[in-house]
Amino acid sequence: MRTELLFATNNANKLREAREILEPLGFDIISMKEAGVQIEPDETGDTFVRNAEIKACDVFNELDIRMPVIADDSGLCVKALGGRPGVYSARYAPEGERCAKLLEEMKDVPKGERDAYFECAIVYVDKYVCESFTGRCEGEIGFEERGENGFGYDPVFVRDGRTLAEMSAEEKNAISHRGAAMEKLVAYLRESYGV
Ligand code: ITT
Repeated sequence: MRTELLFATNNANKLREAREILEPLGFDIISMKEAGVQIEPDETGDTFVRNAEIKACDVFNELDIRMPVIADDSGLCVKALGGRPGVYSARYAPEGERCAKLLEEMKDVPKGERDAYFECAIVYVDKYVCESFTGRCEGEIGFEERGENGFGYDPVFVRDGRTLAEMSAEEKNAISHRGAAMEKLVAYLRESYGV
């Protein structure tokens, strides 16, 4: 038996990755468009978990027919920048300009001091239930954009010598913050509901 989850995101790349990760495990991921929901929740929280809660709850409350909802809030935290852009990763610069702006800001930071990590909070909401799961992916910021895959900051995020944008979808999902958080979500759903 398959389990349906509505993914409260307006980011097509997150939707694709959620499907890659969760569909082989027996979950069908419904998009907001498919559910007929069209909202842009106000991400007023100052943590990834809080913003994911806001997105999941806002969308859950819009549904005519109830179904479990998940939301993802994620971002890149750079040590040399005191953790920025963090929860503001989507607002740091327009899509397509984020990597260049980050490389410019990091241009004087030497190799060895460019540690960074991606963080992802997944929140699961159903009637009477709100649970959060987090995952992290450690790496460093490169000196140039490399690779064509992935999205967002993937072309400048280096892990074991390659950027996430140089990895296949399977390779990225196996080590990513999103993959790690979703693995915990799946363990929870299996344990609590036997799905
Ligand atoms: P929704 O809120 O609709 O889900 P969003 O893109 O606005 O979509 P966030 O507020 O969580 O999502 O912003 C996260 C940003 O962090 C995202 O737009 C990317 O720029 C970046 N990001 C998150 N996960 C990433 C990943 O796996 N690879 C590269 N960049 C990522």
